[in-house]
Amino acid sequence: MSELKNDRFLRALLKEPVDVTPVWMMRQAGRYLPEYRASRSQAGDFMSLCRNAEFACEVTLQPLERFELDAAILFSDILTIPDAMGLGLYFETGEGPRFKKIVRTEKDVADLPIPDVSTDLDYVMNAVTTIRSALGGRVPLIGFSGSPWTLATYMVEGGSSKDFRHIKQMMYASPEVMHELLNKLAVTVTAYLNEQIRSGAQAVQIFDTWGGVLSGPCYQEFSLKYMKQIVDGLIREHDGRKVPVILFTKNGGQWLESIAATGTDALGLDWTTEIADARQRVGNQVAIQGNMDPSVLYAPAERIRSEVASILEGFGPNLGHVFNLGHGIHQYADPDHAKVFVDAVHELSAAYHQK
Ligand code: 1CP
Repeated sequence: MSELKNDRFLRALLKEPVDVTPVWMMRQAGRYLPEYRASRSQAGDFMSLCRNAEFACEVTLQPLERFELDAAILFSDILTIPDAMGLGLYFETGEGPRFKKIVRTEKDVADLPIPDVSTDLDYVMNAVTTIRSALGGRVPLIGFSGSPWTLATYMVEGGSSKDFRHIKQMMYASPEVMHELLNKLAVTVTAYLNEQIRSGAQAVQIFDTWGGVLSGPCYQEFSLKYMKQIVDGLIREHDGRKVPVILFTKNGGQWLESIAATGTDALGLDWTTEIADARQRVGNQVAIQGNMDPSVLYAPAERIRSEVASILEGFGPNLGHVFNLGHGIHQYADPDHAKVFVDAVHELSAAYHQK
């Protein structure tokens, strides 16, 4: 087991004392960084970056070279799972993800194979191992997956969607088919995250980007239930250390109590819920990760710093805060502003922690 030089991210997730509030940014490796765009064009395209462990490692480390981040996140994508289920993922330039095959009928769902994560997704595990060794204990490595519901939206719609027409039709008209698909995904995601943990991921996050398009009862039945199934099946301790899990439902602010009740270690908060309210509602049951609006990074340094200050004040002198943006950093964000953000978190949070 390699010793971690900076473990404040893991400590905060477990509500242990820290010197300053840890910070990382969702989508911290990506298109807003010129060095990322250079690596991508060298690799050819996005999936070639993901499939090549050296490239995946290079772009994972890029934001850590620029900013004092307290965690690294595996460079990959949530859509590796549908790809491994045989749907044929590809990216149309400027258009987002697409699939050669889509899943619409009972037969489509029944025919869907459960991938063997250690062979079909071996390139992800190789990336995890390579990144862990390159990090050399500098900061912990986060593994991740999409939630079953969020993955299903891409598989049923055939890509990104605005109205979720086909998946909502499946959900309301053929709920048993919907459940069969979600169950297959939950089984796969559990195995996938556990394999990432065995390969070296030190915390895991489940991205439920589209849970917030559901009604309350449908969120419970079609999204949260399957995330809980995953939480129940995860390896929670590896290599002598706890492996915390974070559930992030974008636009899930109205369901924080039920998310906290799944047994997750932390919940990810977008910017539409005030962190002081969130903290009051869940108490110290779970840690909270978030929640600055990524668009604040378009503003000048002083505005970024005042927003960081107000979120720190909202959370107060409590244990269990990991600072983050409320969603992924925008493609058009200025990297220098991201640096202002990260530095402000460390500088301004010291006052909230005991020496
Ligand atoms: O053009 C490019 O270079 C591709 C852009 C890109 C990147 C940088 C995609 C395509 N995926 C990624 C990496 C990625 N995706 C990471 C690792 C990088 C990091 O965080 O530093 C992670 C964690 C994701 C997760 C992801 N992919 C989510 C969940 C998080 C979120 O932002 O809500 C989702 C919904 C996806 C699907 C996806 N992949 C790529 C795009 C452009 C999208 C979004 C499509 C849509 O809006 O529906």
